[in-house]
Amino acid sequence: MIKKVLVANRGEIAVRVMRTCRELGIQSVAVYSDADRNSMHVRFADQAYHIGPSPSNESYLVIDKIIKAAKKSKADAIHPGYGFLSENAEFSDRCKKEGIIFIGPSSYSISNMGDKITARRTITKAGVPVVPGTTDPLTSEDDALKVVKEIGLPVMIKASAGGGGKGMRLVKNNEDIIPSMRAAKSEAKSAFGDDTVYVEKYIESPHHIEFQILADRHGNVIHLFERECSVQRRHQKVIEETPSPLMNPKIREEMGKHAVEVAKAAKYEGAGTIEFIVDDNLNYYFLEMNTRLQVEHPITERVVGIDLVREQINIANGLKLTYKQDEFSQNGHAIECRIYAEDPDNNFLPSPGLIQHITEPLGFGVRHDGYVYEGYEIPIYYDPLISKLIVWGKTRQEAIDRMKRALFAYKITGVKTSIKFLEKIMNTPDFVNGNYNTHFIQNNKNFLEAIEKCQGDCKAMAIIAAFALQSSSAKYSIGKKYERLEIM
Ligand code: MV4
Repeated sequence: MIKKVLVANRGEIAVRVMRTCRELGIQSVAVYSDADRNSMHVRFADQAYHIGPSPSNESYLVIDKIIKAAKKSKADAIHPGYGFLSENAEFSDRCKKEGIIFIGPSSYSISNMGDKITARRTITKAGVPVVPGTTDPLTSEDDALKVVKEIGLPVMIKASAGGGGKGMRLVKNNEDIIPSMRAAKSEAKSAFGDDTVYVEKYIESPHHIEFQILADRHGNVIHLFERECSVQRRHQKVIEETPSPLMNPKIREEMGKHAVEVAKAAKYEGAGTIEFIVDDNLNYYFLEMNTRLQVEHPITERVVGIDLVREQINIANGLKLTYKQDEFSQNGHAIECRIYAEDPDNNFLPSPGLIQHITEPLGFGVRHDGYVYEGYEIPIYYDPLISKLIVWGKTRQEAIDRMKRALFAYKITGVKTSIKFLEKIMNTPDFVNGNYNTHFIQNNKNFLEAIEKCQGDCKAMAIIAAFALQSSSAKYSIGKKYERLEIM
């Protein structure tokens, strides 16, 4: 049984994994770069090892350094979190060779699902619908013209090694086929060192809906329903919720079964996510499988009532899943907002820097997964995610009201954040009505970019209020915005 876990990650997810380790009586080991000497994950861990300079390709991405720290600390397992080495087949394999348990799938499953053409073949064989298109790479420019003619415009040319939007081109006109293929190939070559591309029919205005699965190494697989992730900008998710406002029980059951089949076809072990795109007529297609714990996993935890990291550790210990599919149901509604250190008024430019003050939202139905504290400096080197705000409500409307309350109570000074942008989304009719797809932010630009009426004096008052908050116990008196000045 696992007694000590090295967490090969940083930020909120490292802290989140360590919380479960402590509950299970498992020791945790942090690794950290120069920029992370004062990071919360180092303080949370039982031990911490320095692994090098700040850039992640000299620290968190260096397999040898992580393995060395695991050996030195006598950790018997490694949790990779998300990002960094979490979907690196070589890393999973290396852990195995070194006799360290990788808390995640085998290198076979990672490579099988990481290569989109291979995944499309595997998934098609399992009888799961994939986006219409090719299961062979494009062999030449003539081949591209022929294939696109068969599928019909519009199409997407995608890199087989891609994912998350890289090496992808939308083609609407015949004269764009060859230039788009060249562009996709050269982007794929420089991003992944592999310029293999293939073609899919373009699905207009899709929803992005993903299913959480758990699979043990004895062939038992369950799904934990869906997450609606269509609110995104530039392939970066902004808000996730479950259940999806688009779904109905019949489609949910069908897609859930398909998600389980995908995991079985991939010989999957651990927690994983099956992504689908769904059109307005509820036609759904497999898009890709993410072979890791996802950023947005807490909304599933909240609505289904289980700790996914605990399940990951049990599975890595070789235990059998004791759950039966029909034990699970979706209880109420959960929404997650990703809080980024970025400036919504300046094209979402990253805004790293010193946290001068933070008041975290608390109270019934609120979960806040973060890692920053007053006096902490958010480094420039990594993803600018500050925290994830997760709320639960009996109904979707209750969850929205609670999210508004929590965003209102959330105060950070020192860095720019996406909080007010998220508040605008919570007040946007298309979101409130559950009437949105992946074009939501684009379609509601006017609404979301509107500058608040409150400027000038109001802005000055807000700055004064922030100072007052910072320097007095008044930071715990969260009154109506700006009016608290009258009582001070
Ligand atoms: C698509 C698509 C429409 N048709 N494929 C974007 C990221 C990558 N994982 C796949 N993506 C898409 N693939 C076909 N055949 C539309 C998208 C897409 C998208 C998908 C999920 C979530 C957000 C998105 C935003 C824009 C485009």
